[in-house]
This record gives sequence, structure tokens and C-alpha cells, in this order.
Amino acid sequence: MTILREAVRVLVANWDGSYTVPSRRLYPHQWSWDSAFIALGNARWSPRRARAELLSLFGAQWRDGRVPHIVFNPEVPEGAYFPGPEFWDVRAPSGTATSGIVQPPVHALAAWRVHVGEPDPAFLRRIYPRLVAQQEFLRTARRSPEGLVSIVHPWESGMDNSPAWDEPLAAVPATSIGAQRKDLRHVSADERPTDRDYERYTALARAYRDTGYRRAGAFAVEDPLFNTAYGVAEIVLARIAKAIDLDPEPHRREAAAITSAMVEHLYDDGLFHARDLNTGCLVRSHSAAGLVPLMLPDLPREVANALIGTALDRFEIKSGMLPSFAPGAEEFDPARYWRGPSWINLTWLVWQGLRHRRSDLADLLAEGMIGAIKASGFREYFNPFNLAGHGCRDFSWSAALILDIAA
Ligand code: 2M8
Repeated sequence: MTILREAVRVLVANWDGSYTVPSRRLYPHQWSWDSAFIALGNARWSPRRARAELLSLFGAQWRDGRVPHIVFNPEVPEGAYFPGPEFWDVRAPSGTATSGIVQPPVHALAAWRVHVGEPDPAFLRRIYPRLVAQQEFLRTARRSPEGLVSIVHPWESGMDNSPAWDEPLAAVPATSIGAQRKDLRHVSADERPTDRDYERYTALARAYRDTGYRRAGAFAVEDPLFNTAYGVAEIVLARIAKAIDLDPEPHRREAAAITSAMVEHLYDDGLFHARDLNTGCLVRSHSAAGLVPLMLPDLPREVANALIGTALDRFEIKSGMLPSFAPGAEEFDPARYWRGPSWINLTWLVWQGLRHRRSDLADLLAEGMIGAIKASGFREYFNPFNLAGHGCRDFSWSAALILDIAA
């Protein structure tokens, strides 16, 4: 099948020797959750490369267990990406320059799938303590009184300019960044966050940096996608622990605790929502992040059924496409980044959640993802109605996850 050969071509072209860049020009370093999705795809044709991808990312893990959202390649000129290493001004114990924030912890799931594809207990033994430390960081540094994990920057959600962040971000004072943005050299301004968004992203990151990456600034939310990733990681860590003769029970208990805390505090009226820690209130938006908890196997049946109803009614997934924000909502924009377009990784997460609940709908999403790529190539995101491609071309996780879906 040509599309699969093409997917491998994209991943080979974006490989940098021990990891894969998300895209050559727009994102020329290693990104945390991108590497997990890329490993999932690489597992289908080169398990060795998949293992290397994850081990190289965890090579930049901090002493406190955090896995930075960007690991900078010292050979890429400072001016190639903003904000670069000089802005973040921090190094991992390995000596590599990194950012100081994190991304959704989907890595345990990737590590487990890589192992299932080609069993390698030595790899599992090597990565398990690192995955545990990643969770431990979130549990200790980011745990809220409700038992949920919080994020301190929209970049940590992976869904940077989602309309869900408009309200909590409004509390962040914007500071001018001049003409430092590099993304607009590669992608049209209509498809990216606004300058105002960037002023706030930069102000928030600077404030966090100035506390030694310890204390949250004006943005602190509990995000359903992030908490689901955390919970799924515990479920998978239980499997990994069992496979290497360790006790799976603590992981099972943690997964159960996070599932019930999410249902209690983040669920309302057919969708999970983020909760703003500064106001204590739910941010009632229409983000598809609220459907990702379908991945949690112990979700109460009535909650799972209500989410599926929402996916059908408000997100119109019968079309085969999952918009990142509900099309009927005022803020919806089919072409602007995380404000409406369909993304392969987000769709993949919901697809995972539907596979064992409604395989008919999961199949529709799989066909939709393959159809979008056939129509427009391995683009970063897609208009959910006419499948027009947006953002950069030859985007790694779009290629990687197609390999996983088609396998
Ligand atoms: C996007 O985020 C980066 C900042 O981390 C950016 O806009 O420069 C997001 O789509 C994020 O989820 C993704 O990991 C990253 C690289 O693909 O790009």
C-alpha cells in the first residue's frame, strides 16, 4: 500500500540519528509526546528505532523525574525555533538543553506497545523506572487536592491554543515579544495561534522559569486529556511491572483513583471538562479533549455511553473525522490549529477509546484518518469538512499513527 510506504519515507526523512523531529522546519528538535506517538508507529516497521526514540527522550529526563517537552538539538541554530534553549535556560543532568515544562504522559503506552510488537524484557526493565519517575514527578509536583494532576502552561496540554484555554489564559498578563516568532516563516498566520496568545505563552513560561520551574504562575488547570494519559500510564505500568516480575498493584490502585477523581470532578453533561485551579470552576468548553477519557477502561458505563452520544451529536464523528473542537460552538475554526481542525493524534486517542466500546465508530474514524491523508498528505492538521490539509507537511505523528492504524 503506497500510503504506508510514504509514511515510512516521512519517518526516515525526519529521523535525526536517535530520535525523530516532528517536522524538519517548523519543529526541528525532539518533542516529548510526539516521540511517544512516533514510537508507536515505528514499532510497526522498526522496533529498534522505536526503542531508541523513547530511550533518547528519557535520556534528557530531569532529576525530579520530569520529562521535558522539548529536548534541543545543539546542532540546530538558536534562531530556528522560538522559544529556544536560551529562553528556557536549563539543562538536563545529561547536559542537554531542554524546556522546563512537560506534555501528556503517553510514553508508557508507547513503550508497552513497542514491547508487545517485539518482546524485549531488557528494554522494559530499562524504561520502567524512568516511566515511574515521570509519573512520580506529576504526583508530587502537580497533584491537586482533588487527586488530579494539573498543568501549568497551555503547551503542556499539547493542544496549545484550544478555546478551552481562552478563559484561564485571560488572567495571564501579556508581555510583548517583538518579532521573535519563527513559526510564521513556515505556516500561514491564519493557521497558527495569534501574537496575543504567544505573548501570554512566553510570559507564563518566563514566570515558571524564574521560580526554577517549581511554582505555577497564573495558569493552572486540570485537563481531561492529560489526566487520562496519566491514568492510562498507570494501567500500562501495571502490565509492565507484571512482565518484569514487579508488583502491579500500586499502579492499579492509582489508575482506579484517577478514574474516579476525574468522574467526580471533571465530568458534566456528556463531556469531561478542564478545571481551573485558580477559580475552582470547570471550564465548560467544547474541546474534544473531553472525549479522550473513553480510553479509561473502568469508566462507568453510563458515562462512557454519554461520551459516545456527545461524540456523535456535537462532534459529528459519523463523518469519520473528529474535530478538535465542536463545530457548533462559537469559537470553532476549521483551519486554525487546535481550535477545530482534526488531528491524527487526538483522533487516535479517541479511536483507542472506542475500539472496545463501539468498534463500528472506531472503524469510521480509522477510515477517516486514512482518507484525510490520502486526500491531502501527511499534514499536521485537517479541515474536518473538506479534508484540506493545514500546518506543516510531512508531519511525523501523522505518518507514524497511520502505520499503527493500518497494521
Ligand atoms: C505544537 O506545540 C509547539 C509548542 O510545544 C509549538 O506550537 O511550537 C503542538 O501541536 C504540540 O502538541 C506538539 O507536540 C508540537 C510539536 O509537534 O507542536
